[in-house]
Amino acid sequence: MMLRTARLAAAALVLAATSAPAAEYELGDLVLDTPWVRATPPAAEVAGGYVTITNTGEEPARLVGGEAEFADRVEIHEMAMRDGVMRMRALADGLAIPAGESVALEPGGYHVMFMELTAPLAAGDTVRATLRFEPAGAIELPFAVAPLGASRPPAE
Ligand SMILES: [Cu+2]
Repeated sequence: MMLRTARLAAAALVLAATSAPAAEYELGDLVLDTPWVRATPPAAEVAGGYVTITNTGEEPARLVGGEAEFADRVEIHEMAMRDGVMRMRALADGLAIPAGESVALEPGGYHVMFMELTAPLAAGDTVRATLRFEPAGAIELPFAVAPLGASRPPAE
């Protein structure tokens, strides 16, 4: 346990030294790093949200859902190749965040799917959404809006 703590601390130091100050949020043993979403064209009904989740605890955690001010429904999705085609599917049981590990939600992989958008998302804005975890509970996060089709979060 002490070893793992030291490793995480070392990793944090390396990150701090090599990149722009990250937006990090804590919920119990979970650390949520740099939440962001992609901007949407006017008639879009869905938007993808991304964040890296680290479980610094001893117990497994699970991202199970959320709520957003700009969407009627929030699901947790996975992109995966099936029969040679990239498809996404809802993870009905949520996304496991194993103890001591980081899981990245990023374009082409796991993502938060904001559905039935009530307003388009404009690049440069920040929108707020809540992510719900078991057993840690819920946390509201600011999601920076990156340009349409962006593959990485907006620069700070
Ligand atoms: Cu999706």
